Amino acid sequence: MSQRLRLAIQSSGRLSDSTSDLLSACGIRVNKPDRKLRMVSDHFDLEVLFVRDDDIPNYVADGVADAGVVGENVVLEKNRPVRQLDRLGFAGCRLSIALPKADKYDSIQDLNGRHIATSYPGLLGRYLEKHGVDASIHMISGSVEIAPGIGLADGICDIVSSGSTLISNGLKEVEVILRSEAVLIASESLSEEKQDLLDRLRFRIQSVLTAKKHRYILMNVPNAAIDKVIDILPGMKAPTVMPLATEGWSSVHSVIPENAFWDVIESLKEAGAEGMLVVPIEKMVL
Ligand code: PRT
Ligand code: ZN
Repeated sequence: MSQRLRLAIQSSGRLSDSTSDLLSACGIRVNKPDRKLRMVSDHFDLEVLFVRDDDIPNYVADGVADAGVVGENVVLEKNRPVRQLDRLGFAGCRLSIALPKADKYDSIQDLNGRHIATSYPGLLGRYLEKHGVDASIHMISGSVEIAPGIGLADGICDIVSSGSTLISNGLKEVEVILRSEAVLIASESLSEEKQDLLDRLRFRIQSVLTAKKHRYILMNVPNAAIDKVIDILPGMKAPTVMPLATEGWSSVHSVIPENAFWDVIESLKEAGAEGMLVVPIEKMVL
């Protein structure tokens, strides 16, 4: 019987929908069966384990799962021997230290002698040590942001995304320890067969992520302006140029990085391009 790759993903929480969406874009449908912790994929030799995110690095390090999708913050906090492979472009957040708004803060040395509440004692401890700060760490597992308000700590170290939780608790972000997002991790030793499956999965993931970062652009260009337009386009290779039914005009097609989008559009317009269409790309294989 052929082996299946065992992938651990979050059962329910901030990572679960985006993880299922990514897998589904890779041709792997993931529907968590009611009350079951495991499902076998029909379209890929894959078995999915639905677990709590905190357990994912442990499962992968202990060989219960071959790979997993989890926040980089959790991987680094658990500090288990796993391979961190790809950043997946969702669940972006930071792990930050925050203090009451009114507190004076000029440099990290202002944390000396403070009590900081966190669910990330490992990452916080290493960060403070690296900066030669002597502060005490108070480990709590939930509602960290209320700790200063109830007199449990002077400050906190927690995940921040929009920042509104900090603001509503009268706190300000003073240090960013880590910028995190969901990552793919894998066991350090996999059989050749499982490594092949993992490589195939990563290839699909890369095609989906690369596609998300690009747009397909089509436009009409007067023939006299084609050279100028081609110079502007930061495409993968030479763009496609096809004659239009209207004499003296061509249709130009290319792929552009999403982050260059507005600058490129403005320059193309100035160069004489008209009727621009910009469409998302579903998969991109380079
Ligand atoms: O039940 P399980 O243990 O599986 O899940 P969990 O409750 O431990 O984790 P979950 O689902 O809340 O988060 C999973 C992962 O999502 C985290 O490990 C991060 O990598 C990532 N992530 C992204 C976040 C946030 N954004 C986030 N905003 N994790 C938590 N938060 C919390 C944060 O703890 C704080 O309470 O949201 C609040 C801050 O949000 P803002 O927007 O107000 O700043
Ligand atoms: Zn968790």
